[in-house]
Amino acid sequence: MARVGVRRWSRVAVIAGIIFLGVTSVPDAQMYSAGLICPTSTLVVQGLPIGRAAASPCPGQEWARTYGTGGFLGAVRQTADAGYIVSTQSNGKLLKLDSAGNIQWQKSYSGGLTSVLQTPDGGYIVGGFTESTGGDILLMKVDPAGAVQWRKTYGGGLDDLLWSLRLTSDGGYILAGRTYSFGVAAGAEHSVFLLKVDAQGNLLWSKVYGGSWRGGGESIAQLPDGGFIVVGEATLSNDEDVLALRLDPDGNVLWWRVLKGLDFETARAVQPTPDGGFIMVVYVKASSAKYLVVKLGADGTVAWQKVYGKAQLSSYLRDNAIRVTPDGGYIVAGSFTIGGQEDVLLFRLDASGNVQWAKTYGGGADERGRTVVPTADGGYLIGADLGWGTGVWLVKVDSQGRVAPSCPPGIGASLSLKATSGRLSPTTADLASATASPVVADAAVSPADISVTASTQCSA
Ligand SMILES: [Ca+2]
Ligand SMILES: [Ca+2]
Repeated sequence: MARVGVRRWSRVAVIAGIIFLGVTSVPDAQMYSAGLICPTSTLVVQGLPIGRAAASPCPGQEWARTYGTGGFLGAVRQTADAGYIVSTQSNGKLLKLDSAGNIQWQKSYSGGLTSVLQTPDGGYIVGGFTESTGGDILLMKVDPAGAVQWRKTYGGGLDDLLWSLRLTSDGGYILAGRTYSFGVAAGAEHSVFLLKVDAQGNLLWSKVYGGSWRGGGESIAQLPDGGFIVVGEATLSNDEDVLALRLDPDGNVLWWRVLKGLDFETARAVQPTPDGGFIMVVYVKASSAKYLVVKLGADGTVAWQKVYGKAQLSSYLRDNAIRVTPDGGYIVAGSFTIGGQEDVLLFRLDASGNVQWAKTYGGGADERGRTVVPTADGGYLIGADLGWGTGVWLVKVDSQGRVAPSCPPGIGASLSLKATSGRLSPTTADLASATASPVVADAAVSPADISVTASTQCSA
């Protein structure tokens, strides 16, 4: 095991330029001996396997299951034991799953839980918002069994919403979202809201970014210099446009961009790329909605932008809907409307944005992909909604998007997805930042045991 450890950490040095945070090494040998994953060594950075080539297909790990949560998916992440942690956005539930998708524990808390991450102690940090009128951002730390260690709320008199949460290099957390309570100029209905907190949730700083226009943060990532990239929306006139903000470790603006298109565009997910730039996925609400993937350079200039598909694509993209893969390409999740109903869509891009493969997953209901998790075995877990908030649908696929052989034909069907040029262009706007002073309150909650049932469509 010692030699394996040395090899992993030498990989850390080799790829230091793209390592940012949350480095953990998954104990592959233990998991493999337990029959959980394929025999590869994996370095995981914030849940993203980095440091080895894409694995050949690893048979026996694919499955599709529904979970009767009665609420929309908030987030899903892989855990150090090769299982998963799932949160629901609309009714405050956490589900801990094993690698095959079996429920190990489940609890109901309260609030909309939009984000969840495993912490180095094996527990979880959970972010979201209280669902009352004028609600606040909430952050909750639970132990490995889901018991609440602390829970705090942050906000002002109007709605404050959290859409993205990350571990930071100092052991604390960065929270990004939207605030109606605080602003930088009169007339702004809502603005980008960031909170930096320590490991116990104590507020270190809070800032709001915007102008006389409406803004909001949808996704954040910390960068090797300790600073941040934030993307979301900037509504300068009537239609939404894409906002990207590059910040230093204290939240000061280094550069910012508004990218204007012809329709309603909003960035939903961002990740740093190995070349020091950024990749983001943008939802475009046009006569037929589309996906737009935009590659930014380190200074925020557009390196390339591509629209994928002609058929109706859905708007349910969330944080982590695009992820960088170990070979420098990208995996993108979402959904696709055809024949009057929606199916989940997953597509794989090379580093230049060319489609390597695209697949759809679904049945007669509306299945809507929100997020994708690169898994330690080289495959992916797709996080989706099943119907209108009736439940969560998770589909574990291999490195090529393939599913278990027993799956119905509609789960894992190949799709021809054509790329065309995007049409966003930089525009100027006023932007300022200001210190916000949210009220921070301890907000205890007693979790309730629940009995969500899982049902299996197909498995190996
Ligand atoms: Ca509030
Ligand atoms: Ca469907």
